[in-house]
Order: sequence, then structure tokens, then C-alpha cells
Amino acid sequence: MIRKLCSGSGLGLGSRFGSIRLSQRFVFLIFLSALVTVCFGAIFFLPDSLRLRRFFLLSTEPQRTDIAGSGQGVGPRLAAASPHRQAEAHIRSLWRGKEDRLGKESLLDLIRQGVTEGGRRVTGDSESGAAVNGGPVEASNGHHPPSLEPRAQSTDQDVRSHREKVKEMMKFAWDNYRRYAWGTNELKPLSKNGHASGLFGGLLGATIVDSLDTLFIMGLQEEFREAREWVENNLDFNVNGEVSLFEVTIRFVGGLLSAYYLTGDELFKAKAIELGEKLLPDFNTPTGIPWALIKPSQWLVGRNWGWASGGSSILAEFGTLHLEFVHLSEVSGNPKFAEKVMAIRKVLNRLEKPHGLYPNYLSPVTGHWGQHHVSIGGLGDSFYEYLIKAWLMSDKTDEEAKTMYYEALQAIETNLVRKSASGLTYIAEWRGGILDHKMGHLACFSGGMLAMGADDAPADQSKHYMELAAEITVTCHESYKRSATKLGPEAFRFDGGADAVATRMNDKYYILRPEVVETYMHMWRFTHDPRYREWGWEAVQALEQHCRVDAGFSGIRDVYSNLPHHDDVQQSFFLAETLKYLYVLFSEDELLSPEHWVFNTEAHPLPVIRRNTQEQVITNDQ
Ligand code: DMJ
Repeated sequence: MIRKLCSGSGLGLGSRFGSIRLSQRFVFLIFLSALVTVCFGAIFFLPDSLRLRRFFLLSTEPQRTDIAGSGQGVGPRLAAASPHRQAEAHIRSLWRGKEDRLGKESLLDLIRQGVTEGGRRVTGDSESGAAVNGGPVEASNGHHPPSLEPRAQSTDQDVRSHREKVKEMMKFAWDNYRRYAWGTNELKPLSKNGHASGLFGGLLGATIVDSLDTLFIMGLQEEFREAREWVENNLDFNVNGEVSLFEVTIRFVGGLLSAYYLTGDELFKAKAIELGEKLLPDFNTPTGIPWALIKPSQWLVGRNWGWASGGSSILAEFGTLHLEFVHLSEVSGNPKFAEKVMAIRKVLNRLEKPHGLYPNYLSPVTGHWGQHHVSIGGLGDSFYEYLIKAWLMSDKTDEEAKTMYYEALQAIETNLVRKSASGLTYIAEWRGGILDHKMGHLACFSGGMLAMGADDAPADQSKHYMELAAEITVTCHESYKRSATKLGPEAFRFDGGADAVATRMNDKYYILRPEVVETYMHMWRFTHDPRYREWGWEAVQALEQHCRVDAGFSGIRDVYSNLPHHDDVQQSFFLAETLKYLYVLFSEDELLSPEHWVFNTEAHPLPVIRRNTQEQVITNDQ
């Protein structure tokens, strides 16, 4: 209507103007100028006028929502500045430089051109490794992380061909998923159809969302485009069935956020926020500790796994939401996401810990621990991972997370870390004070975690933690080396004469898990000891030999048997994590460097939130 008024306002004006009195002309001119102001204002304030507004402002400045002050209670980092402003600054810094140099091209375009962050060309092919070199902050402050190795090493023919091999594996896994299971959650590579896991209820497309960033990083452009198209047209959160809050957060929210940060594509951001909003009612418990499961169709209903210690929530589940929810607040400008995870931390801090240890079970109703089972493997693992990563992701401002991490680590070392008769260091499990001398494949992520946290360790413990990291890595490698397939079992023991081998049939399987190669990747980056790349390559060869089948990759039922007994599932985390970590292991240090990026527990890279983001806004505005 306003537009009609504006466009019609000039009709016949000239012919009539001469015949009216001076005072009337004056009134009419005032009316005219008011009308022009209204029209101009409308261009700026109507919701559908964003393009025009951009045109007038000659800028890609995102819309600002003034929520200053509303960050209270979400921790010092978010309270200090509007999260929206921080997110805005982040995106601006992510794109700045590229816009200056090349116009508003996406990172994908950069990959196509083989242009790296520093303006160098990627040698030989159009791999995107270098396209996300160093990440967003490099683009804003222009400094590159110090390279710890001679540059020549990264162009070494073997390393390049290993990287290429991993990329080929990803393409093979993806192509088969696309051909036989498109739109379902995972591929059954022997049956050649889709696999529905109970973790996602009616939610579909787990492999697609989990793979987005891997495809992007590897420069698989056509595949990434297809995946994006599916997300745009088919990713639907209005579904029936119960979903796991943890799994949906680490795979879907994490995957979408990461795709957004790597590409700047608003579609991924909108989808991540939409899903995040839907998960919020799961936190409506008497303590704020969320339920394990939520029904997307009835947002207010949550419950816990029937097997979990009298209806408890699980440490590794409710304690592994922090990175994603803090980033949801970053990108949405809405502090409520971060508030939810800070409330969890508050409950944990208040509780008495047996021997300083965190039991795996906690009642969301009473706020009391359930069974005193402690594990750095399944049920506990990524809680510890997210403490140190929260510290790193906050640009080392989240002192509370740091303190919690090192205190927990000390208790773990005192109570759980042991040496086997042959001298292998392992992390046992603790059941009400009694040690269970087993280590799960899942616990093997801890080598990388220890290395990542070593630098900031208190009281000269840095060297010690690096040594411990190396020892754990050796143990996990031994669990692979001691099997016929050179792949590691689900759990291995250090009692009854066993030394890093599984003794029970139901511990002998391998389901394409990433934790061991994840640790190799981190250890390589922190030490540049070539054995980690060698061990990674051993894993690639074993995967090829024992897990590759006609139509994808499958887990195996017994790592000690050379006869293939495949489980017929190509897990989505194989594409999200295992192959990504292997690819990064054989890439330059600057690809997703730890200075700028933190991997969520599903290997989705999330950027470090700079402490000086506010200053960056000011700088960028100049
Ligand atoms: C992944 O979904 C994540 O790494 C999670 O933290 C643990 N389990 C799987 C992979 O093994």
C-alpha cells in the first residue's frame, strides 16, 4: 500500500501546481516531503526490503537485534557482549578479505578456483584443504599459525596419495549411500538399502547432514551441492518418534552449524536454529538436566533410557551439548541455548563427587547421582572432551571449564590410570570403588584430548600430560596391532592374562569408529612424530581390506577373524569423523588448525569464539 501511494503521488502534479496559492503550495510541499520520508523509511523498515536496504547501505551487514544485557546468566563470555554482535563479527571476519579480494564468493567457489587463504594456489588439484586453512580469524587478523614442520613435508608424494585415497573412500561411501539409501539415515552396504537406527526417531538424512562438512573440506563439490539441496528441500524436523537429544545435537545441529561456518550459507544456520528451538523443551526438568529422549511431535514429553540406572540421564549425553548450544546462541543472538548448558554445569559443580570423579548417571528429577560407574569411555567420554574444548573454544576465557577439566583429569589419573604387566598405560573403569580393567574403543579419543589440554595444564604438568597422551595412543594402537584385521575391538582388557585384547565375544566387533584415528590426528599435529601418520595409514589399509564391500563400508563382528562377518551398517560417523580425521591427518597443519577450530564430538569443526570479537566489530566497521 505504501508503495502504491508513493508511485501514484507524482501524477499530474506539474499541471496543477501553478494554479494554487502560495500558502497552499507551502502546505503541499510539507506534505510531499513527509510522503517522501515515509516511502524512504518503508524501504528501510519493511521486512521485505532487505535487498533494497543493502543496496542503499552498500554493505552485507547482517540485521542487528538489540538484545544487549540479555546475555546475563550465560557466563562471562556471552554476558560481556551481545551474542548476536559476536556472531555478526565472526561471520564478518570469516568473509572479510575474501570479499576484498574476490567479491562475495563462497568458499566453495574458492575451492573451485584452487585459491587458498593466503592467495596461494592449491598445488595439483582443487582440494579444499587449503581453502579453510586457518579458519575465520586468519581472515580478520591476518596471522598464520606457526607451522611446526617444513612445508615440503605436506607436498610429499606419499602424504598426498594417502590423502587422495581417503578422499576416494569418502566418495565411495557417499556414492553408495546416495545410490541405495538416499534420504534415509544410514546405508546398509550389503543389503543395499537404508538403515533406520533408533536414535533419530522419524528424523531422516543423518548421513547427509553428518557428511556436509567432510564433503566440503575434501572439495567434493557436486556431492556437497546435492547434500545442500536435500537439506533445503527435505530436511524436516516435524516428525514422529523419539529422538536422542545427544545424537541429534552432535550430528544434526553440529553438522548444520559447521556447514554454516564453513560456507556462510544462511540455510544451514536457519536449519540449525530451527532444530535447536525444537530441542529446548527437553531441558524442562526439575533440575535442568535434560532427558535423553524427546518426541519431536509432542515437544513437552521427554524420558530417559529404560536401562539407565533408575531413570537417570547420562553424563556423556547431557554433558556433550555445550559447544553446539553456545554456538546456537552465537548464531541466533538468543542466549537461551547457552543458558541451558550453563545450568547443567551449575548442577554438576554443586554436586559432591566421589573421589573427585563424575559418575555416569544423574537423576534429572532429584539431581542426585545414580550408580557410581565412572568411565572415560562409553557413558562418560565426551563430557570430559567438552570441558577442555569449551575452554579452547572460548578463546581460553571459560576458566570454569578449564578448572573442571584439570580437576577431573587429576581424579581420573589417580583413580583410573594404570599400567599393564607389559607396561601399557590404560584407563580403567570404576564401579563403586572397584576397578574394571578394561578400556573401550570410545576411550581412545582421550589420547587426543590429553594432547589438546597439555599446553594449559597447571603446575608444570604439560610435559607429563603429553607423555600420558603418547602412552594412551600406543596402547590404542596396540589394540589394533594385536588383532588379525589390524582394526581394534570395541573393548579390550588388561586382566586374566589379557593385554590390550578383547576376551569376550561381544567386545570383539568394530563398527567403523573414529576414536583411534582421531587421536592419531591430534598427536600428529602436536608432535609431528611420523609414526602417527604411519599408524593412520595402517588403519586405512585395514579398512580397505576388511570393511570395504561392494556397496560401501561395513563394520565387522570380530576383529580377530580374517573371515569377513560384516554387520551391514555404514555408520554416519564413518563419513563425519573417521574419514575426516584421516583426511586431516594427511593434510597440512593449517587445515582446520586447532588455533581457530574445535571439533565437536562428531568431528564437526566449530570456530573459536574470539575474546576480542567486540573490538573486531569496531575495527571492521571502520
Ligand atoms: C560418535 O557419534 C561420537 O564420536 C560420539 O562422541 C561417540 N560415538 C560415536 C563414534 O564412535
